[in-house]
Amino acid sequence: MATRKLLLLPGDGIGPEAMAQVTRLIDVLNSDFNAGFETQTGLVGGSAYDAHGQSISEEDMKLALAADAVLFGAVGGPKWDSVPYEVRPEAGLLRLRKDMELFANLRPAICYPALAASSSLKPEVVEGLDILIVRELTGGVYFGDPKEIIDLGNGQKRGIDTQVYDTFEIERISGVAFELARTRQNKVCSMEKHNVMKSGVLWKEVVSATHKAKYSDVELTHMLADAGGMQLVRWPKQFDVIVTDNLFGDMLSDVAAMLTGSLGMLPSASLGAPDGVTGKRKALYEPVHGSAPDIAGQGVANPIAMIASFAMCLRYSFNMIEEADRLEKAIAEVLNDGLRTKDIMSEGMNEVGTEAMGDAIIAKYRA
Ligand code: GGG
Repeated sequence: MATRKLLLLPGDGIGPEAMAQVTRLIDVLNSDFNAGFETQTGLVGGSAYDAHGQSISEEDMKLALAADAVLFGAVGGPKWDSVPYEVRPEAGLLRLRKDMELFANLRPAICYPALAASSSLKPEVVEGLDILIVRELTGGVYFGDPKEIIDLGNGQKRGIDTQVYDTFEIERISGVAFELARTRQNKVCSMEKHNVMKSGVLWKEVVSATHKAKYSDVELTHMLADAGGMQLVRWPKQFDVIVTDNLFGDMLSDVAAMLTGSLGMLPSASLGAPDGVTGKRKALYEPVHGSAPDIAGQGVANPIAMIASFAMCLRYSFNMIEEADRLEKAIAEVLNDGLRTKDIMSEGMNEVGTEAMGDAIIAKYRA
């Protein structure tokens, strides 16, 4: 059995509590299925800053680049609000994304049947919901130059962020979206704001050209990102795959998370391009949620997004499709049994903490 190298970066706040459930699952996969996972653990975000003044060390960056996959928890918190911008907790995550060239962020928003009835939306709006947001992750306003605050000298300052997209970046992310759509309902909706942004004009043009050149069998629609947010809440089942830029993708997937019941339900995979020789991709898997400092350390965080991110890791990095399906089924079954963490609790259900939810999912997985 080949060794599968994983780097675990639990991070801050609820990150370590959620990651602990995945660590237990990795042990189960190794003992019950001889999966051959070998793990190393590093520091990222505020915890890395506290240890050595950087949001990720050079050593841990090297481990990330050498690993078959990185499992990431969450970063950030008010404790680090006043640290210099360059070493703020989020900078560690952005560096990982940039240096590993993880340009494609897949964020599936699936409403598990057991949660549809307790949704804040009408059950018919979310029942059977299964959409995939494909967010461009290494470009746009997150990374564009200039990015600065300048002193105008008259008691005024100017904050500048720059949205930049080149043709190749839009081509490659839309290619990922079209390819994935072919394995689903064969529909892509591209979202930008071409009515006010030049990068939006180019985005729409390049997505259309990529579609025409290689993917004309896939149904393509375009929507302004603000209208897209509204449509996601009004009738989300009209969407299959949504492809959008870095910032809109971040915002739209938080909206989509609420369709699934909670931000604690949304996993994600961040993938690079396949290596020309081995076909392997660099990859990082993380829950969409942040570090939730308000509930950190209380044992009440929902570990499902982290566990479902590990299922995506099994699927995309190790082609362990059966195991990934089995883990996702275990999550659905535990929810069917009425187990709920605080964030998804509803009347008549059984409220459990992080570890008990992890126990239940592991038990179902092994059954
Ligand atoms: N697990 C997600 C997380 O910790 N997010 C914090 C963060 O840095 N967010 C910025 C972003 O994802 O764009």
